[in-house]
Amino acid sequence: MFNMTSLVGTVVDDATVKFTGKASDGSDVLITVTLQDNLAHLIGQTIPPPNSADFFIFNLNAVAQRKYGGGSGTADDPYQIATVADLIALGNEPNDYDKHFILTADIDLDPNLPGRKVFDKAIIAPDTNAVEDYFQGTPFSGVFDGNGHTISHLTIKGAGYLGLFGNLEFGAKVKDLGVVDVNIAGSGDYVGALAVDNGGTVTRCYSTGTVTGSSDGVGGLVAHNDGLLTACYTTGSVTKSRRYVGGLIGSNEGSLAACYATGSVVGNDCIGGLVGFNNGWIKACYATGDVNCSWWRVGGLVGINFDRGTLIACYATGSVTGGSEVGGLVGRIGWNFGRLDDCYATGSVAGTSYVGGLVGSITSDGLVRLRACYAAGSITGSGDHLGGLVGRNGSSIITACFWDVETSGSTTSDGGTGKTTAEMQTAATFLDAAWDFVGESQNGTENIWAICEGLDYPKLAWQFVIGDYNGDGHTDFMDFCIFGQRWLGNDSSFWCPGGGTDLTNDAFVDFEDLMELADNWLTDISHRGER
Ligand SMILES: [Ca+2]
Ligand SMILES: [Ca+2]
Ligand SMILES: [Ca+2]
Ligand SMILES: [Ca+2]
Repeated sequence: MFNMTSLVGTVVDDATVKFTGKASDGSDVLITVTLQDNLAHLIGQTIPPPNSADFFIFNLNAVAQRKYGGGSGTADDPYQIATVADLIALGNEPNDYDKHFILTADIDLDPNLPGRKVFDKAIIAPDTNAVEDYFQGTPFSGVFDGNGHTISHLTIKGAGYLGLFGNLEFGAKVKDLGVVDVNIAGSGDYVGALAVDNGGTVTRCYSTGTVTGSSDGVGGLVAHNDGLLTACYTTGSVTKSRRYVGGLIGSNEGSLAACYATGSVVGNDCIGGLVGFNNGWIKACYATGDVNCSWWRVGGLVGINFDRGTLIACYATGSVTGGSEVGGLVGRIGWNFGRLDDCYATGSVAGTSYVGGLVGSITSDGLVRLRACYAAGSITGSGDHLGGLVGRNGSSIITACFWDVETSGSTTSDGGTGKTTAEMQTAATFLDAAWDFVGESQNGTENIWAICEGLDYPKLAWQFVIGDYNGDGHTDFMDFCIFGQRWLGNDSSFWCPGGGTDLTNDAFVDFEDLMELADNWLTDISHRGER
């Protein structure tokens, strides 16, 4: 027997510690610990005294590997993911799926680089049974903090359920992560760059690259969402997919806020620039990509809006082409009991029948409310039910909505009021219909809309960093200095390109403008639409 406390340790260098001592039988005890990268190597032995009758020899040789790049997986000390090996190790350890992780470096998964590969399923929380529908396996329920880093060149060729994460369960959090230059192609259902199925919270994440599916449920960022996405975007394209296809999300039953998609989207049925199928809540989101649908139900923002589906303060600018039920914003509103408030579409819309600048078709089996919306894109169709605002209105209540009879080339619509381009660029047209603008309080104080009169249609105020006169993305003291220089003088409208400090469109800078500036003091929004 020897007492470990009788060992004497010596730090040899930064990576080596030696311990020596003597056991009660006179044996020498030697233990060496060396540290190298993520490994700790422990070597020990006992050496009996010469001519000893004791034959006991003790040998110790053990290697300890630090998990991932460090950390202990708690909120205060998350596991660090720094290398491809760390990321794959996480994928292979479902027991850690409820832990906290932080990305501490950019990771390049280019399959042409050593040690990488073309994956055939999701890296983290994959579906483990491709034969049975939907998800089998362990969902990720922990926290993955991208820490502003990127994971690039994720390449997956497989059946279905493909993405970086397979299943993000309720409670999971993914944030500040870019999944860039993806190349994901699935022959089955559900493909998305960041996640296949999100039931958790995804914040400030984005994707670029190409996502291709040949079947249902394909999204540039997430295939199916019933969680919450905030300030997420994709610039990638979604190609050659079948049904429920969206630039950002294939099918949405959760909530989206301040998200956008700029890539083109191609598919057959229920195709949208942002979301293919929407049975959720979408606020302050937009899409600018062109949307091309070979069959029906296609929109610049949403392919089909269904059941609880609601759009608030959203817009789309991409051109939309398809068969029937084609809309600048939404292709079909069907069996829908939600609402569309303060939305617009400006892209050109072309199809056969049920073609509308804002909405192609509203079926008669729901009850949806459209309020304070407009459309300005050109309308072309070879069939019937073509409308500047709505192609066919089966059931909705349409209030205070307008379309441009000149740019649309359409003097008819099943709902809404047609206006000339000049009228569509005049504030009074909308103020008289009770639209809530910046600079007035009679129509409300949410101040949803703003306009550069005579030059443009109304825009959503959230598209601007209000009061950011020097254009640096923040409204702060520098802007107040500029404001002070114009105080009680004439200035041009803030809402016009290259505009000045007049926020209330009266060409004069006074207390009303100061009130607006104060309301937006120190704003610094993470994204803006296109002015
Ligand atoms: Ca499955
Ligand atoms: Ca107002
Ligand atoms: Ca500024
Ligand atoms: Ca003013």
